Amino acid sequence: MSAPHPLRPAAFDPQAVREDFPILARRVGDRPLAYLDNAATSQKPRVVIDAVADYYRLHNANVHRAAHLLSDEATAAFEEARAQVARFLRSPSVEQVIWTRGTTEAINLVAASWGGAHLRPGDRILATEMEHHSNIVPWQLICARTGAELVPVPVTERGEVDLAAYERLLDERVKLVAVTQVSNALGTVNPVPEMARLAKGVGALVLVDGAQGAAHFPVDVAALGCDFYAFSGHKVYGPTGIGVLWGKRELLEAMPPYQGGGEMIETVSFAGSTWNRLPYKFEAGTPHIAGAVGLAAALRYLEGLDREAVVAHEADLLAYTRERAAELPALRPVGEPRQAAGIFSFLLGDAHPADVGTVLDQLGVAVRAGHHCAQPLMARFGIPGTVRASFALYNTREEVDRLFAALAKACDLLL
Ligand code: C6P
Repeated sequence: MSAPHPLRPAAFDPQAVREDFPILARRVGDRPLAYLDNAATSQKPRVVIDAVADYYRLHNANVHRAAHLLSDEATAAFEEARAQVARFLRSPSVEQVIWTRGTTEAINLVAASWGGAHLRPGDRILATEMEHHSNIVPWQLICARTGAELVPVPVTERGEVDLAAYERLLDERVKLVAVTQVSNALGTVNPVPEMARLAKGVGALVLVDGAQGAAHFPVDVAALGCDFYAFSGHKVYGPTGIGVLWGKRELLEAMPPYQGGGEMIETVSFAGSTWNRLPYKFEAGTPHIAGAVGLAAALRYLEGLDREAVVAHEADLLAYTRERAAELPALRPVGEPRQAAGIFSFLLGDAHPADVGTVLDQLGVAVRAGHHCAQPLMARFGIPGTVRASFALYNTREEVDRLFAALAKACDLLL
């Protein structure tokens, strides 16, 4: 085994936080679970599980509607959760936080509402080649409706955005740049503030897909320079089915509703309807109240940790993984981004990624294998998919060692 990496932080004890996550005590067959599939979804601390259970056990009612105590309590918890998200994003106001089902719905909302109202034939949307399908397909749908064009921004062999090519593509036809803060397939941390500054130079808006970024870094929407920011609760230790769209107030004010129904209206008659104020204009129907409450608990949990130490710990895990990978000749990393967070993607000889994933699973090591909903990126590298190990704050170097012990076994079996 290699010597301890110099980045190894002292201030954060992942072993202690593991106690907060009951599922990590599970076994897979006769082996302990090494959960390295956090980019797909992270595990939930007890405070989140309890917050959701307590909500249903003690406070469940519909929000903003009824004149009774439980509804008041549910409404207060729901709106306090929104305020918690606003603090998490450093949003200047709470009304700019819109509940969605997740990142996917948040991006679809912007594409359908803003895109439907503003895009014209000849307009362009830029999206990097490393985007998740959620930040590609909604733009394709709205381009098909409006006659606008979706143009890919190339990615280099390292798995980084080709900034020179990006600058060449930026002209007055570009109305919006869609970029992921962190690539879910390669872990690349994109230079979002710089990309946003360049986009502003041609008057384009910037939508940041924070699905992976929010899980690894403290977020500051103003520092990122974005107009829209989307993230999912389930990747930041919160529940599934809840997520957020943050947007600049003047943009959200000017955008038409995304869906119609209860809550999003001010008045309704058959002659026509008027819309509720922000954020409710975009929140048709009964929301995922328990999800919002659970997400707020997750964000409070994160706030209670030394975030800088967590970032350093995750950087240490990645550095250690790369160090161990260099010792395994059959392993080929896919992309070698200079700025990366929490994700290591690779191939093992000519073994199919799915076969590697199956062998690892049999040894209790959970990873994802496949295209990671990033088929254009896989096509860019000329591969069908990768094996992806992705880390969260509760992972340990010992789990990385288990990954490499399992990979050695996979080499024996598959190569
Ligand atoms: N990536 C992964 O294994 P939803 O499904 O709406 O919560 O998130 C979609 C999404 C959007 N952007 C990025 C960068 C993402 O990573 C994801 C989800 C998971 O990589 C599931 S495909």
